[in-house]
Amino acid sequence: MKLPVLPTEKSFASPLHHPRVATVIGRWLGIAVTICFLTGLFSHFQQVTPGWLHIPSRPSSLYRVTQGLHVLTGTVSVPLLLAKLWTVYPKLFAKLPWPPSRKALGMVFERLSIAVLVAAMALELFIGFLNTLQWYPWPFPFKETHYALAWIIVGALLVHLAVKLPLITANWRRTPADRTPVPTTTDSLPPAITGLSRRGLFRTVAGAGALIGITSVGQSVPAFGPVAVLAPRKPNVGPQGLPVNRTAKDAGVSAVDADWRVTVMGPQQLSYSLDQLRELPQNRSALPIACVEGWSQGAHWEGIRIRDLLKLCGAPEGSRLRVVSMEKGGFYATSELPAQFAEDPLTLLALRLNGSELALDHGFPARIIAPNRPGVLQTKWVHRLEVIT
Ligand SMILES: Nc1nc2c(c(=O)[nH]1)N[C@H]1C(S)=C(S)[C@@H](COP(=O)(O)O)O[C@H]1N2
Ligand SMILES: [Mo]
Repeated sequence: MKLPVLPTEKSFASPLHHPRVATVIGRWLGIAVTICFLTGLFSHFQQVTPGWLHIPSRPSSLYRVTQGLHVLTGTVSVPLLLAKLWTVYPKLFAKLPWPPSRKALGMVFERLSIAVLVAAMALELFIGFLNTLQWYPWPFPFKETHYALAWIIVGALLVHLAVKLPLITANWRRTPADRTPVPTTTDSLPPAITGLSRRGLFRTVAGAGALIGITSVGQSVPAFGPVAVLAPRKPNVGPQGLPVNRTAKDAGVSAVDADWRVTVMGPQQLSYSLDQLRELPQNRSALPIACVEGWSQGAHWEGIRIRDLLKLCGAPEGSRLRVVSMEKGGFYATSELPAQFAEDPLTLLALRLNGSELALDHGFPARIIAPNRPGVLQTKWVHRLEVIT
């Protein structure tokens, strides 16, 4: 019986498995991953703010832009990563030098670092994508895992770039070979599977990335709404023209009765019924809800400025505010407004949305809306505000 012959690196005849191709697609992937990482860091620090960091409350739509970019670059990274892996996979079959030498040891370490990089990136993109669908079929916490994987990717990527630097610099510039269609047959090799030139491949990959980007970005860029067939959310579909991430029913919150009151706990303790809240000076803010999952939508809000409430209860300047929802338990039942957000005149305890009273699913009777913040911190069904000095 004839033993099957294992392929070697040379068995993969397409000249598109070339370091120049890996360099060009790697560059695009590098740009996407860098934007995705930095915007992801910003989102993480919004939710878990280190002591040294001061996040400004303006521009008011900053988080809408950064998180839209985060999900967009993550999504576009999927076809780029697949193309990059296709370009380099014959390397998996490269023979290690035998007998083992220092060089072989180096190659083993390099392959291990690439295995870590590829596994971490594949997992990161996979759980990130499932998160945009609000599907969490795993036992680990999403936010912490997504964040830890990001640092593993950055570390493994730096090792990868350092190892490949000579190859990257040698293939950085365009060459005439990029334009030449690849021959479909050669004398010494089996027929190649493609007649595509490198340039043709670049255009195909860029086209795939652009198509996926354009058909998903409509969840945060209204102009692309009509073609957003890949977007899990349509930003204008929902009660009062705004999507709902977690309904009142899911959060275990039911409509309130006439006894409902909101309490402000500061140097003085205040308590308001809904009618009393309506009699306080009302202000308007045009602010988006920008969900970490990538969808966002602008809206018109009306309610009481948080800074007015802080003054009324005698809170000193620079006070922070803990916001407590009627929702029992759950990650989003409380949030904290740092001083710069609490003081911003756009930050409201909102009672109205897009011209009518808040729908129960949008946080009736009262919710927080603040500029430049992730949706998860825009607490709904507010019940108590606690001043922290
Ligand atoms: N109490 C409470 N507030 C909450 C949530 C929640 O689950 N519970 N979800 C948050 C999330 S993730 C988002 S994106 C926004 C969405 O607000 P909307 O449903 O009014 O659009 O509400 C936030 N406020
Ligand atoms: Mo969200």
